[in-house]
Amino acid sequence: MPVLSNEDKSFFKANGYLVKNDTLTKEQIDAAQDALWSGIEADRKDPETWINAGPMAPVPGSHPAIRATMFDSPIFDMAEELVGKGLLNQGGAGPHLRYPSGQPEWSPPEHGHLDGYYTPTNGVPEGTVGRFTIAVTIYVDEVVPHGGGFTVWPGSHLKACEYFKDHSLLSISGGVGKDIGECKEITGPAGTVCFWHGRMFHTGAANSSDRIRMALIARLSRKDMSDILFEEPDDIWESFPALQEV
Ligand SMILES: O=C(O)CCC(=O)C(=O)O
Repeated sequence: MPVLSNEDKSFFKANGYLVKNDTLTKEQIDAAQDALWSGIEADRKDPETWINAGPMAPVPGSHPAIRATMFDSPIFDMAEELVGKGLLNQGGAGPHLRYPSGQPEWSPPEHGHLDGYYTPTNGVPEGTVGRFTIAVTIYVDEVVPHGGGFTVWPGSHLKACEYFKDHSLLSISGGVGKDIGECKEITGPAGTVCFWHGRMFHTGAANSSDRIRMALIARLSRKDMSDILFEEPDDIWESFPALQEV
């Protein structure tokens, strides 16, 4: 049964992202938090020890409680509602934690990036660009304002798609976007999910709160991605048939 409305789909098309709440049960949230805490190098009962703790990914995305957030919830089906039924590979979400900085001052991030670009530290081979169709950021704990929220630049997916029609994929150093407008920090209770277009400029904001930002991120590709990798169609929604009529 479809979960998303035409209004949701229109919002995604225009803005490049869509936030939905209440996508996980309390049991799924508790199990995911327990899994993350099994690998966090800090004392769960002592928030003082959470400041600048680690690691970013305390357990792999293959952990059953982490995998369940995508596949025992409506989330994967919702991603397919935005792209097209049966079109996406079943990629799971991986933990992406942001620990409290211990600094009360906060300012918004200066720039976002596209994923898949080489930087000296991210492991992407120089001279290559990775691509995916749609991504999902799932919160398994509440994320308050200035609490390390996943941050998007609304509408930047349209600018990026237009740009690549007559520029090389490699022409954006490190995938970093300049002059792409105002950013929006995504906040919300556990079970909040943000779907975002594969060409959405994004980043993680600083965490000035006293909570660990517990997010899982999945990047999902169309099954035929290797065939359309270098295609820049006039209609940028050609690879999202579910949005053609919206
Ligand atoms: O941690 C976040 O909210 C964003 C992470 C990010 O920018 C990325 O994985 O490319």
